[in-house]
Amino acid sequence: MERIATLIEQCKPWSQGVSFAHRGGTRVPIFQCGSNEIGIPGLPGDPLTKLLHIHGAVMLRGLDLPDAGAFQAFVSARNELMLRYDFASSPRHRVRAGIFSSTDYPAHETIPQHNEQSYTTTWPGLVWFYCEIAPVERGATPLADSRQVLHRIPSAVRRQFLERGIVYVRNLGTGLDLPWAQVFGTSKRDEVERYCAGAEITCRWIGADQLRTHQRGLVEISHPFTGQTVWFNQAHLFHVSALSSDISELLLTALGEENLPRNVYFHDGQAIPDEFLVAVRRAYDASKVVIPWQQGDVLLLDNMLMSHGREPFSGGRRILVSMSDPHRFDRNANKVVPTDEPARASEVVT
Ligand SMILES: O=C(O)CCC(=O)C(=O)O
Repeated sequence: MERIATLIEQCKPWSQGVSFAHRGGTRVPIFQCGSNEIGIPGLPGDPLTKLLHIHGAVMLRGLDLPDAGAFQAFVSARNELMLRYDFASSPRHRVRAGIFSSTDYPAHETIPQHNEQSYTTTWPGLVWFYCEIAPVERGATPLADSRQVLHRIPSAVRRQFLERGIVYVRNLGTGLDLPWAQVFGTSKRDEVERYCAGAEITCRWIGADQLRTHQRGLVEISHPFTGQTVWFNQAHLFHVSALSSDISELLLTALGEENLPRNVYFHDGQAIPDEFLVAVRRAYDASKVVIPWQQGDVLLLDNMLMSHGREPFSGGRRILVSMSDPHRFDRNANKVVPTDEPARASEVVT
């Protein structure tokens, strides 16, 4: 592996210095940029891509990016095709082509660590966050290296997940989670069914407007470029234990377990014990580093190597996100591969 000092030296034309934020084995370089003309990651050989493969994330600070339009121009300088947010699990709104708000959850809520769309069959390889308005208090996007998370999960827990596999269950259209039309970006049932068939999702319409989906999940993957194994699933977000006990009791009584907005089981339908998810959440917490946002920051993540979340905040925070470089798990080849599948349609940023 090329020495980090050499890679940083190669970034000198646009960078005026670098520092590192680190905790629990997660180590993120923060570049102070003197120009917007940085060598944005392109081919595996460029220094920033190499740093991304080593650290999983790179913070670019001091760029001259006053607003969403400038951010869009910045990301599209490298890549005109940015992903849409299909088969969403959380509310985001489209700001302009290829640019979305980060998850629109209320300010007092914490968003647990996750790799973007690791609950489904295709996901972005790169996630670009941009700070248009920095929060007044807290509101960072914490980062936890998925390699560190994996090593912190007790081996008995990992083994059970790997040997038994997992299945995600969602009930859309109950009024408690996103409406199915928003999740699939269409109000036509046959288009939803076609999407599901292409994405290994079993779906069933229930009652007037409820859609139940079952989808086999991944547990761990090998990074397609570095070959490193990472923890890559959202069991700890989907499991009923992610809800507060008041809410889960209420929902279980009112709806019954099979109608919960989301849940996850072992692949044979057996329950995953709560303590397994407690161990996973502990692994994320112990690996997590927090970098307070500054206006204009761009945080670039290798979505397989680095998980992200959100702290609660106060003040008028506005963080935007763009996603690119789709990947999928090829079950026949048993590995992660880049993809340009039509189901993960992109939009052109001009
Ligand atoms: O707002 C943020 O910092 C990140 C929110 C988040 O986790 C997401 O949009 O996936």
